[in-house]
Amino acid sequence: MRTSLGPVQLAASAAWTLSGNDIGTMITAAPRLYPHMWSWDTAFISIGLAHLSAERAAQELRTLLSAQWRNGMIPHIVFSEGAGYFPGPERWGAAELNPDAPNAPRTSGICQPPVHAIALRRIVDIARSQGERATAYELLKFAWPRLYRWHEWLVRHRDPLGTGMLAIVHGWESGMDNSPRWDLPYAEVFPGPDLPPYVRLDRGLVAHADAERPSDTEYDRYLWLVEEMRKVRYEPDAVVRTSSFLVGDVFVTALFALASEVLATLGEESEQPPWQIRQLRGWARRSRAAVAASQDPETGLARDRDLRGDRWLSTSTIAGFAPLLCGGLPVDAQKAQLATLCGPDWAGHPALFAAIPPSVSPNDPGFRPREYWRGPVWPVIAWLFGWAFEQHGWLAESTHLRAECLRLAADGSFAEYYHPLTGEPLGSRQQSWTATVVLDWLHTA
Ligand code: 2M8
Repeated sequence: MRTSLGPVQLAASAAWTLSGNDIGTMITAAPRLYPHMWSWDTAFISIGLAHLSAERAAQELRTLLSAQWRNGMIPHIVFSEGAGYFPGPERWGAAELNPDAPNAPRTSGICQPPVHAIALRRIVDIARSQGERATAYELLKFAWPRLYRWHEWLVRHRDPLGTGMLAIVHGWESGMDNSPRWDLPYAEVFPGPDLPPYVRLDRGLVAHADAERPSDTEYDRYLWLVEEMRKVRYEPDAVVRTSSFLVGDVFVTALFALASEVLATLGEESEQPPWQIRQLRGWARRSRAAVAASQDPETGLARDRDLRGDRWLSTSTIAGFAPLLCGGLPVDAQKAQLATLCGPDWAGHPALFAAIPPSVSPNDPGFRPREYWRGPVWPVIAWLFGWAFEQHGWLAESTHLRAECLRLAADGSFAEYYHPLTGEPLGSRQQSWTATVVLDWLHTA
């Protein structure tokens, strides 16, 4: 029998989870599997934290931003002093190889989706609503210029075609590690004989690693890409030139467009330089157009672009709905996408435990309901869509999505992801970002 906590218990349990993951210097992504700070996890973590303490949320975002590379990149992992994750700081060797990487704290050498401006917006609003105007003001003053530099880094180094479609050099940069989106490009990544040996730690930390974590073949490719980057000392343009994996990521691009608009508006509110605000709006426009231009005329879904293979990647996944995040499609096309997302192939599939879009459609032949990014539901992805729906004024859809997510999360496991057909918690438990989006939903319900 599945437990179902009421809102008060669920909120208390989420807060308890976060305090359990608070190691003093940071809130880790999860207790055992992810004992460090992940870039986009921390954005979501700080949103939920703001409901408990705006100052604590601001501190968490500041910790992440303090590890920003001197060139502007926000690294995908900021390592705690603790061990227990592979690849750890020694394997990345970022600070040893690149003078832009901080020596302390140590970091990885790649990035993750740019959702931080969205988090800043949310924290500032929550802080203001709690009368914490000084906290909001100080955080904006600290974070805005740093986030501007982060967006500028992405435009400067990750838009190789100059179209606004941002490229990633590793599946980990998408946050959707082994999504079927990356199967074709990864098939062209050939680990060399000089791939140094390694021991995975993740497999011992989840109950059914074979079903729920990426395979060893996939890990060889992941580690090989790190080797390639080490060879060019993480110099961003050299990485883009040499990486065997280079893909225009439509979901990252949509988040960038959305976050750039949000950052521009925050800039207006806090009297940031008008030319930077104009630039942000221009970047948003260009990336929005790139997302719209990727639409598959047959399915209506947005597509990634394999820049090494010079081909569209038409795998149907949740990322295909990227235009619903950032806008940019003609009204009819947008309505059609929303109807598809809410319809029987996706969130409205009759066999789902809750009406939440899974990472891959249950009607897709590649649907694997337990496998990492190949079918399960990720609450944070639902949060992003719900938040964007609210911004677009689609209130009925966002309210419904929130209610369904709370029903799924009422078991109190705060799982990393969930089986879409049974609601079974999968992967890590007490995952911080799940607890924090639940807190945000509870406070807006
Ligand atoms: C997962 O990614 C890490 C590598 O970065 C891993 O599998 O070891 C992804 O779900 C990613 O999106 C997430 O940020 C990270 C920590 O929660 O775990």
